[in-house]
Amino acid sequence: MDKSTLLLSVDFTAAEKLGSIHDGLDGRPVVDWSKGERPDSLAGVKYALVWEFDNDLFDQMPDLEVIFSAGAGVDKVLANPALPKGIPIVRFVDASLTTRMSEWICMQCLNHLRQLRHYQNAQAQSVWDDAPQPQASEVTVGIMGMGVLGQDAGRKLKALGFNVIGWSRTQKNIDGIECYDETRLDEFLSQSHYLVGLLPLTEGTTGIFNREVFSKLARHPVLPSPIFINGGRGKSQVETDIAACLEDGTLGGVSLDVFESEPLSADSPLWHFENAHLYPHVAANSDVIALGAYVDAQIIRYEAGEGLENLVDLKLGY
Ligand code: NDP
Ligand code: OXD
Repeated sequence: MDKSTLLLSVDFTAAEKLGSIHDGLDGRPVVDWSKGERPDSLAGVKYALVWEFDNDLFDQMPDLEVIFSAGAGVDKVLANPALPKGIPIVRFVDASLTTRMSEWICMQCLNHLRQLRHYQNAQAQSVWDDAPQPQASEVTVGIMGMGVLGQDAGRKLKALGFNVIGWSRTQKNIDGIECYDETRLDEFLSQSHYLVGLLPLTEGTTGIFNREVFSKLARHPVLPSPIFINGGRGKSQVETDIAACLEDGTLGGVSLDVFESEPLSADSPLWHFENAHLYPHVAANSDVIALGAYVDAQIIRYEAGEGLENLVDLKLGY
């Protein structure tokens, strides 16, 4: 049986370094809107894979049944005023992305634990200079957002020896990780030496990483200032507070992959803090071949009447 057509509205220019979406789509026909393909009609096209899209795109898709997001986060798709109402949205959940994010989170926790910047600076100055390094087991990493990414990062941090706790809207029960629901934020913060953000961007999480939260974090006897690591979304953090907290020692260091406005402006003071590790939103890029295979598999499931996985809750916004 011929496969149904997928409309693509994603600029893969940066992501296609390692392969093409077509390698994952297994022969599924595509209308590549981002590359300027404009058939006479989009009638009959039931599926769209999008990240950014034009105002009038969906007006031309009378038979649209499912929208796939090219990323795990759907804030950008949901915020687009041209998004049609009531169409199910499937977000991208895949081991390729989850693994990358966990690698980045583990790397950042280890960078701070093992004082990477201190030793880089010492090397740059040809100085033999010891710095205190507690064991991972003495450090509690508190993860805000215990979904797909938070849970995987939590398990991997545990395997590295960190003590891990988690906070999320609803209560979770995870072996070896003490979990707190949204009503117990202060209790959670007061135990966290390192705070990891893996939250989606919604009304409830906008600006959540602010001075008030940072000032409630636990202080380790050897590494006294807490660390903030954000791989979720930049608009969840208040960057003026982060800079001020790095300045006055409320925070001892940060690792940020996401920013209130991207790309981060060259004027941002964040660039200049010695213990700020900044990345251009690359912690867990979507692997285009895996994305194609995922969308193809979801469409096959859907057409077989098996239902879609990883549907976005349109009321909660993630
Ligand atoms: P999930 O939807 O699986 O998990 C989201 C978690 O956040 C859930 O535990 C949820 O709670 C919790 N949460 C949501 N809102 C609140 C709230 N108001 N208060 C407390 N907890 C809340 O998402 P993923 O783990 O797959 O992804 C998380 C985010 O990571 C994405 O939304 C995206 O923004 C970001 N991301 C960043 C990437 C990067 O490269 N930097 C790459 C991929 C994703 P509950 O479990 O109770 O619903
Ligand atoms: C995503 C991202 O949401 O890359 O997948 O930010």
